[in-house]
Amino acid sequence: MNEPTQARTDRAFLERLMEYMMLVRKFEEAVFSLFQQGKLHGTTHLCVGEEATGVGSVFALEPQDCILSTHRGHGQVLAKGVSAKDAMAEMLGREAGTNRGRGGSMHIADVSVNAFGVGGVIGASCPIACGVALSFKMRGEKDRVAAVFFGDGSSNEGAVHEAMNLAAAWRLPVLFLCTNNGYGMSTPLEKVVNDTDLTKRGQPYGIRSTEADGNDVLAVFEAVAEARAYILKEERPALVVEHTYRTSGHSKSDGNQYRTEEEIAHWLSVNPVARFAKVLLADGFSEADIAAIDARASAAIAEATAYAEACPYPEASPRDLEAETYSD
Ligand SMILES: Cc1ncc(C[n+]2csc(CCOP(=O)(O)OP(=O)(O)O)c2C)c(N)n1
Ligand SMILES: [Mg+2]
Repeated sequence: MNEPTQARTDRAFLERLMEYMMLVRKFEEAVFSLFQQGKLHGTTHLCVGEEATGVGSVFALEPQDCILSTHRGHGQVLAKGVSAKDAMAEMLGREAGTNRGRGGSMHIADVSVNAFGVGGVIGASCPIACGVALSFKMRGEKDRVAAVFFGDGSSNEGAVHEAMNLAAAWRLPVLFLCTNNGYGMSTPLEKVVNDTDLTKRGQPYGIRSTEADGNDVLAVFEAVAEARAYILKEERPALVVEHTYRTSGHSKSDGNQYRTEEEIAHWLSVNPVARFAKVLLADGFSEADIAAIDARASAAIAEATAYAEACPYPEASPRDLEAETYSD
């Protein structure tokens, strides 16, 4: 991992950050297109506009750290190292997918890179993160944290508060990462909470709580790296609230009746990919450098999509199920 202070000057690191944000953006665009073509079924929650939260947060972690993701988790798991090919095959329900095609968008998991799963039950990953962190503590694994993502809407779930209380009381290495995009489905945060300062969600439990501009990938990276270091040093959990906006709808069936065109236009103008491109240009990258990163990300997603579409579906014969049954 890069030290926060070095990250801003490490050209290879900056390039990798940009490539992953572009990869996530293009993965989401490909998923949207597959839905429109009728090739993808069910539902999905895209993170367009929020790329800096997943990528910036995960880049501040170490490979041995585990992540537990939200229903809007494609960016989080891709940043952790789940291959775009495996993730796309899972999206398309293919045997080659991360979950052998049985899980889809809201279950993508790959324990080989410590991506412990996207979850559709909001807030429910927080108590699971406590269990993961407890296992680290019991095994004496002092260089690992369990990072759990949840949204502003989910911050009202009892499970989130129960987990924060337990993590604080048992001094568990849990990194609570709140993606505050201002909405839970179509409901603005200010309509359902008395105080929109979500850092206060951690404070009653004695959890150190900080915040970051979630559309600034380096600010996210620095806040999360700092929180991770605090967790390992103090042996206490921490919360980071990342403020962002999803320019995509809540899910692929969102009619978008609850936001104004002006609001969306504003956030499109500060979207994290374009914003980081400006930072790189000011930092000595050329337009051609950025175009080359973009082309690499596009090629990777085109390849992942073609690969996934060519993969076979699972065979769900009774015999197959029998072979899967545990004998003990
Ligand atoms: C326990 C539970 N209650 C309700 C839902 C339905 N639901 C799915 S997403 C969502 C909104 C979540 O909002 P937020 O936590 O802010 O995440 P965002 O969608 O904005 O990323 C709700 C209520 C659910 N999946 N699980
Ligand atoms: Mg939200």
